[in-house]
Amino acid sequence: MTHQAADPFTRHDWTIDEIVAIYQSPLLELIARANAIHREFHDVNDVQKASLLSIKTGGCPENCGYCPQSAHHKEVHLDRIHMMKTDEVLQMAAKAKAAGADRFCMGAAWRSVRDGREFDSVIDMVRGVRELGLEACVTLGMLNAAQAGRLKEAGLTAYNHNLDTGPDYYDKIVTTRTYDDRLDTLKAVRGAGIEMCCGGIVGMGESVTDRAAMLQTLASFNPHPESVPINALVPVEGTPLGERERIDPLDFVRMIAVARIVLPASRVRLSAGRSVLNREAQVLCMVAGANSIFYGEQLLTTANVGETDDDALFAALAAKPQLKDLLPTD
Ligand code: SAM
Ligand code: DTB
Ligand code: SF4
Repeated sequence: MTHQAADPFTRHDWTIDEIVAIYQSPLLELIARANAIHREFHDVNDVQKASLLSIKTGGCPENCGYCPQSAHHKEVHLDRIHMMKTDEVLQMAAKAKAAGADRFCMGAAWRSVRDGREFDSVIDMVRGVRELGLEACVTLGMLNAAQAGRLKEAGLTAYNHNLDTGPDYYDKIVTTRTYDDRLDTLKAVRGAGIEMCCGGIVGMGESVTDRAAMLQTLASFNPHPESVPINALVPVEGTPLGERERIDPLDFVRMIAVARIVLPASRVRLSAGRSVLNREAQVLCMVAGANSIFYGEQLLTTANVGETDDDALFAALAAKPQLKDLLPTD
């Protein structure tokens, strides 16, 4: 059903100006165009639930301005958690599967992967998650080719490593690494034959041009990243971006729609920031092309939408009117 990346509709040569023009087109036209592409490339009823777990929390040497896990942001209230035990992680994965998740994503607050006991246990976790019949994704910071090879061998489905924003805005957000460092890790991931999960964040003070530049970079990958998380900044007290206002939900919808248009076959994930969207705004994001959410009370360190609310959302998406609903209620 899903088209392959070699499809002639799938372009790798978008210009930033073209993407900005799409972003700024009238909202209803933008959503209609994105929805047409979404229907062409995907089953619109297929919205994947992915579950997230932080397997090592806090104390990260990088200085990403949005991230509560950076050791540079001393005012953040966060309980640091050392590496979780493999058994515990696999129990959480089994629970996520029982609750209806198809994919299990594990994050470690590392600048880069170091060979040794902790990486060995990540390998075991990946193997265990795959044995449960779930897709497995990890995000561990920078990675070399040999480490990517070991993850692939363990059965890893995808590696998450976000570009976060456009290249020109990047050093306003992080200075402990460069855009090129990100691209090198992504190359190692691709080189090992692991799917790429790569997206970014909106609402960090970036311009529309920066958003477009990020999407242009994502679309320049050949093939396109299979998975593209679009996060809205969750401002966390004590981080440099902790006082930022939340993005207008309709700008979030625009970003998702443009991502869908320039990355037609990718799974676009409505990621962080969903908890402040009402049900209708979330459905609008799905109409505009989002076809995955993170399911579970917690993202990595911040609150997500509660499972009861998400169950109600999925019930509303799935429900066909029942005979009893067609009869008057008194
Ligand atoms: N250390 C790894 C790395 O940098 O790739 C992985 C963990 S990191 C928490 C994964 C992604 O979460 C980041 O790249 C960023 O896009 C997203 N993220 C982190 N904090 C966020 C926040 N406060 N709001 C929205 N997204 C956030
Ligand atoms: C991604 O792009 N978003 C997820 C996942 N990849 C790892 C993480 C969101 C983190 C939000 C902030 C937190 O909970 O710490
Ligand atoms: Fe560390 Fe990743 Fe957070 Fe940056 S985003 S501070 S690299 S955990």
